Amino acid sequence: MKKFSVFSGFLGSGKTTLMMALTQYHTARYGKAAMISNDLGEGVTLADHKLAQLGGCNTSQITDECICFCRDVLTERLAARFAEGCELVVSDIPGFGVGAQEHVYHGLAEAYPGACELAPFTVLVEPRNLALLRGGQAGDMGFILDAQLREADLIVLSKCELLDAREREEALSWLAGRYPWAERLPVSAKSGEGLDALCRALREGQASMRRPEIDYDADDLQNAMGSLSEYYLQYRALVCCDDFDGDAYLTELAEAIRRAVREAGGEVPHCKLLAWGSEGDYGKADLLGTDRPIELAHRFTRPCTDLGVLLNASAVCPDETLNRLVGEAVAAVSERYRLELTVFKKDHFGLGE
Ligand SMILES: Nc1nc2c(ncn2[C@@H]2O[C@H](COP(=O)(O)OP(=O)(O)OP(=O)(O)O)[C@@H](O)[C@H]2O)c(=O)[nH]1
Ligand SMILES: [Mg+2]
Repeated sequence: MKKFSVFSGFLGSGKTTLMMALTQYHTARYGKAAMISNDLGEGVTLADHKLAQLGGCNTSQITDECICFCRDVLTERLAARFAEGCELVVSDIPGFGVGAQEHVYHGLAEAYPGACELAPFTVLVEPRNLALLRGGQAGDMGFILDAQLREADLIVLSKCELLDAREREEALSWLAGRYPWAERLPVSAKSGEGLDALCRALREGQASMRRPEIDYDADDLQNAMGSLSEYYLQYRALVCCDDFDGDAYLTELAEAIRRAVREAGGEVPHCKLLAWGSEGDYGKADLLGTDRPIELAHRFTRPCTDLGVLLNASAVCPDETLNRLVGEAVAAVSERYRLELTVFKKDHFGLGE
C-alpha cells in the first residue's frame, strides 16, 4: 500500500497536530507512515517541521512553494518515503490554500500515474470557524473556509473534544446538509478520539477526483489572500540566568505580538512560536486570533540556558508593518528576559504583492 492524502484546512485548524498524531498512531497500529509540512517561506526551517521532529515523527518539509506548484519535488519525496516502507504519507498545504484537489490530485494522476494511491482529500474545520461560517460571520475568511470544504472528500471536524454531544451532532448535520458528498469524521488530536476511524478512512477510501468549481478570481478570495502577510524568523537565544522560564517567554512574546497587531488594526489567524533547548526539551505557544487566549500547546519540562526559536506568523496586516511589529516585540520581550539573540534566517512577504 502506498497511500497519499493532502490535509487542507484553515490556518490553525489543527493540520500539523493531527498529522503528527495520525502518523504516530498509524505507525504503531497499521504500518509506517510519514508527514510532510508545506509552507511558503524561502530557505527557512518551518516551525511545523521542527515541531514534528521534536515530537518524534517521521517528517520532512517542502518550503518556498505550495505543493500545488512543485509536483516533481512532491513526487520525489513520496517515492523516497514509499521506498523506505511507508504505507501512508500525508502532507498539508498552506492554511489559506485552496485548489489542491485540482493541482495536486489531478496533477499527480495525470503527470505521475502510479506514483501513489490517492486517499480521500481531507479538509479540517475547527469548531470555532465552523460556527462563524454557519452564522455568516466569517467575513472574507468565509470564502476560503467554504471553498476548502467544497473540495473535501473527507471533512474532519477537528478539536472535537471541545464540543459536547449536542453541539457535535449539530455541527455534523450542518456539514452533511451543506457538503453532502463528503464523509464526515469528528477527530481530536488532543484526546486521540477518531484517530482510528481516520486511519481506516484513509487506508480503505479512495479519492473522489471531483472537480469542484472554485472561482479563483472572486473578489472575496482576492480580498482575503491580498490582505495576508507571512513572516518567518529563526534565531538563537542565549539565556543569562538559570531560572529562565521558556513557556513564560513564549507566552509573553505571543501576547506582545497580539497587542501590537491589534493596535495596528490587524488580525493574526495564526502565529506559532516554537523554542527548544538542549536534549530535545521544547515549548510551543500559538496565537490563534487577537480575540482568543494564547494556547500553550507544549511546555518545557525544565529551565534551559540556550534556545533555538522559530516564529512563523500569518497575519492580516501589511507586510512591512508586520515585519516592524514582530521585530519590535521580539526585541522588547527578549530584552526583558535578558536574552542575547542571534538571528539566523528571516523571510517575510505579503501574499497580495
Ligand atoms: N483543543 C484542541 N486543540 C488542538 C487540537 N489539535 C490542535 N490543537 C491546537 O490548535 C492550534 C493550531 O494547531 P496546528 O496543528 O498548528 O494548526 P495548523 O492547521 O497546522 O495551522 P497552520 O500551520 O497555521 O495552517 C495549536 O495550539 C494546537 O495545539 C485538538 O484536537 N484539540
Ligand atoms: Mg501547520
